[in-house]
Amino acid sequence: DVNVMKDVTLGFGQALDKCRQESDLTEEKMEEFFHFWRDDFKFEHRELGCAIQCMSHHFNLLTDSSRMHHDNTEQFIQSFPNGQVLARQMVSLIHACEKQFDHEEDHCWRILHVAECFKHACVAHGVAPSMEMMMTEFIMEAE
Ligand code: BOM
Repeated sequence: DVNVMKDVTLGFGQALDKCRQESDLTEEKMEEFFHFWRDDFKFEHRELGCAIQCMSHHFNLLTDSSRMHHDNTEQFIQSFPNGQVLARQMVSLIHACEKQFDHEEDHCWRILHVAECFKHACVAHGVAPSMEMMMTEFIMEAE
């Protein structure tokens, strides 16, 4: 559900700082990772795709060809409270998106398109967290 997605996003977002430099993702292009869920968030910067690649790699979620590693991704999601309720569904949503953009040879662009597709799929399936929820949790964690 949406609470699980909130926790997974914040967990995944922990790797943003480590990945900013190597991906050139400035704060102007993305301030915090949870902005991903804003209604008006634009998937236009290749750097974001590079950052998501780096973040995924950090958690060991990618194969050698920079595709999702299914087992590791399922385990990663299951490591969050109630993660087991979403893990399989997330993996299959991401995989369906990967198949749509498999022709894109540039990893950063492909991952950016997969991420946007994944966000829309989460919204369509009612598992996308709201921005209020993300902001509240983010502020609580910072305190
Ligand atoms: O083909 C490469 C696969 C890359 C996966 C891209 C999915 C992207 C998501 C960005 C948002 C993440 C929020 C939570 C993490 C779920 C694992």
